[in-house]
Amino acid sequence: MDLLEKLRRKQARIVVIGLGYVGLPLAVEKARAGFHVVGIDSNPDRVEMVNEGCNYIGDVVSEDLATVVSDGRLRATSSFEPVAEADVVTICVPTPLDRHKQPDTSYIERVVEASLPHLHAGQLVVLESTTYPGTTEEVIRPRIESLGLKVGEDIFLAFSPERVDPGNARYRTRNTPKVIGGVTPQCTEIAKALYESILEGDVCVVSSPRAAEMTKLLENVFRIVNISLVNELSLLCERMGIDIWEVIDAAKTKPFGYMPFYPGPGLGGHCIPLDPFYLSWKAKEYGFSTRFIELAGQINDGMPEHVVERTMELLNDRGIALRGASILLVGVAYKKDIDDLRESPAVKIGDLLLQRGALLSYHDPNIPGARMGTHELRSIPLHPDALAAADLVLITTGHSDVDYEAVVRHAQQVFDTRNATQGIQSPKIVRLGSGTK
Ligand code: SAJ
Repeated sequence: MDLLEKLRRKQARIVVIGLGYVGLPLAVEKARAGFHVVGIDSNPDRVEMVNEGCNYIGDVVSEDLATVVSDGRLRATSSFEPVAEADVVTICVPTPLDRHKQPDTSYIERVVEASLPHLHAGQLVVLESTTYPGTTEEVIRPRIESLGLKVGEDIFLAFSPERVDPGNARYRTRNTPKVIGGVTPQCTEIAKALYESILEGDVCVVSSPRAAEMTKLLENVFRIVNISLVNELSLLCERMGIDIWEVIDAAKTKPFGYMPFYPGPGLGGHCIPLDPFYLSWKAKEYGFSTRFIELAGQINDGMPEHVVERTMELLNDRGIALRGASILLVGVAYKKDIDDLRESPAVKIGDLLLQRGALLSYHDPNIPGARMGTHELRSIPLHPDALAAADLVLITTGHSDVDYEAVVRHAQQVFDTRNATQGIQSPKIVRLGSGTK
């Protein structure tokens, strides 16, 4: 039976390399669709947890994972040998930046190299990791063809960007439309058959892997630029004595031609602050400067410093020096209602405050422990006495399950960088992007 038929009959054997916030949901969806799935991950703890049916990714329904594992449709390993029996190999590994803000495709290269001894004719390889246009054809294709396999004839290769929005209860892997770009029309057709057999959402075909890689970067550049825009306007509003949150809520009433973004203490996560720099890096190869991306990065990177400076001003207005002041951070995850600290602006703010001699504590219901600078901190309960003891309460992430009425009631002063106290009237509250001048 050929690959297309195996996919249509859901009899294909699938390998998912990388069992993180993209790979594990995808592996579970493929197993739920009826495929036999093997997940490959270098982290032995993840391998063990999957094989025990224990979930560690918030966006995965734990029961779904447990079921497909107990039914024998999903198992995990650190070995690449299962690639030999696979009909489909999906790569979902990290694409970080190195310390020079240069793309680091070493994860992709490493897993492709480890797969090579097991790859053979008749297979489909799909890259899902967000990366610069050209990665699939410049990094993966040559390695596969070094085996003597012709892409588009012996073996098939495509790019299909992940669109996971961690914590989004409405759009999950299963019902989010998927973009696919194959190296050849045959590659595209086979990749399309794969995703149509596992996802409820639409499958959108583009003409090449580069178009699909660029599609994903457009989506994330769109976000970083618009978030930086509203961050910049929040700084202006502070000077002009205008409330940016009121202005955004008013702008939102426009039913067309506008989409709300909100100011914050900076930009966190492992995608939006990083992915756009994959494009700006590649653009230099074409003598092109992606000025919006660079400017957006500068503005967003400056937000933690701004929050610390405003904190110092607020304390100063009360005759309190930052050095020795007790500051309680409320919410440290990189965005609301998740448990992920990666690139979190709250961690950067905490580090800056500690460097300036503040006595720092934090509360985050989702994050029991956090390293800030050289300090290992533990989340403290949000008791009234802890709130009252803080010279200033700084809301850096607006988790839903925090009682902000109680925070305001017991705090001496609240600096709210997320408008989490929206609707609460109190002279104690100062909001980012809301000036008093
Ligand atoms: N943020 C703001 N203001 C906003 C929106 C976000 O300050 O108006 C901040 C968040 O607090 C967070 C950062 O930006 O620190 C990134 O937020 P995000 O909402 O973009 O969330 P991510 O990075 O977890 O997931 C995003 C996906 N988010 C959405 O589509 C809403 C999506 O862009 C990508 O599918 C995903 O990154 C990815 O993996 O690329």
